[in-house]
Amino acid sequence: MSRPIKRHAEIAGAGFSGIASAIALTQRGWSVRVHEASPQLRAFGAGIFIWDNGLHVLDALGAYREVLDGAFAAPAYETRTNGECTSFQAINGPGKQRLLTMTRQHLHHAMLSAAKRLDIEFVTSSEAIGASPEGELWLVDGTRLKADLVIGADGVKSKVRDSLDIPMQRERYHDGLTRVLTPRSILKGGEWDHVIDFWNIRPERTLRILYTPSGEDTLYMAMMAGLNDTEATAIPVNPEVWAEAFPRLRPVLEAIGDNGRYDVYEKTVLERWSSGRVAIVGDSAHAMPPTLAQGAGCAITNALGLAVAIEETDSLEEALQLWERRERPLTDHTQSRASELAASRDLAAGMDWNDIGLKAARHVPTGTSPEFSC
Ligand code: FAD
Ligand code: 3HM
Repeated sequence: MSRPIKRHAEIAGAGFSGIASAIALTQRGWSVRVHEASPQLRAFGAGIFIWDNGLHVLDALGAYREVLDGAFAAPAYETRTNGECTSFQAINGPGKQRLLTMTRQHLHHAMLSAAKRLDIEFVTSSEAIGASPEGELWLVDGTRLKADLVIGADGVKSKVRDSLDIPMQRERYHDGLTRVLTPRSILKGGEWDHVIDFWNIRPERTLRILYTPSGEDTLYMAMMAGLNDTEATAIPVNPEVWAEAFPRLRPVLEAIGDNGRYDVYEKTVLERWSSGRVAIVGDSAHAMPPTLAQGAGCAITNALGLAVAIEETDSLEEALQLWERRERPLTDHTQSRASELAASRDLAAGMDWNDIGLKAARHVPTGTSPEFSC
């Protein structure tokens, strides 16, 4: 559809969903500006899993090649509970499920590079405090920016979302994770190249370490402990507490030092994903427990899906409805399954490689091609 006037979007948040929205709209002829509250453009956190669906989106956004270069493709995904293997799945080989692991910085950097190739404007130390359905983004310094579309991609604590009158449910769970990065030089090769979900279940305490090589030299560990377990949720991590449950991981546990942060699992569900000219994208719309490792995958899928819906329709209102109708069922499914897993600890019995858990991973997202460009 050809349009005489270039349309403009103001985007709050330069996380994965804000950058993906910016690229997808720019690719479709829009001008965009991205506001990031932090003084620098960087990702918080440790490692991240990106399944096939997210990889397809990264390909469509022009970031896939750079993501591949520096990400890790583990040959297997295992679960070991109290020393017994409860599931073993070969991955990343011919005909196998694809799942890349990497540091968050790596993914963020690759997406930013793709955005910078398109000359997308980023403004740092620019905090959004709200938006109006008529299409204004409000900044903390009092500026009000008019746009054809405002995107709230400002994460789980979204101020853009909270300024709108959208009913929301929020849930927190009894578990959370400390996420850390350590060097891989200590444990490397053979089984130590697998993703291994280690569980230690005892009547008095359940601990879990999702051991994840995330690059040639970097190991990501997501260390799960109950919210009320003050010893195991303490930062800095006490290696003794964890090495008692997972003695083979002692060398990497002792290398953690001060790094790490504990976050409780949480979920937010909005009654609708938009209000007037404002779309809510990513964690601000649908934060989910990380148990299926699909939060960012769904976030960037929906960012791309939004731009495609806009390109396909005549009015923005129609586009936002089409977008939510098309993308939301899969996000809702993934979020509810992730929540069931977070509430149950069923993953200790092994990840189920079925369509219920992997529905999003196996979905070819709107605006992507089933084949990769490289
Ligand atoms: P965010 O990543 O939160 O980015 C929001 C951005 O907005 C930030 O840069 C922030 O600084 C900025 N911002 C915040 N407020 C403002 C404001 N007022 N104005 C301007 N800017 C603002 N997903 C996966 O796909 N795979 C995984 O393996 C995975 N593991 C996870 C593990 C854990 C423990 C957790 C908690 C989540 C995990 N996720 C995973 C989910 C994933 O991290 C999120 O879904 C993803 O980061 C959402 O991206 P986002 O851009 O919507 O939000
Ligand atoms: C990547 C990832 N996968 C699963 C979990 C979980 O079950 O808590 C956490 C993760 O970081």
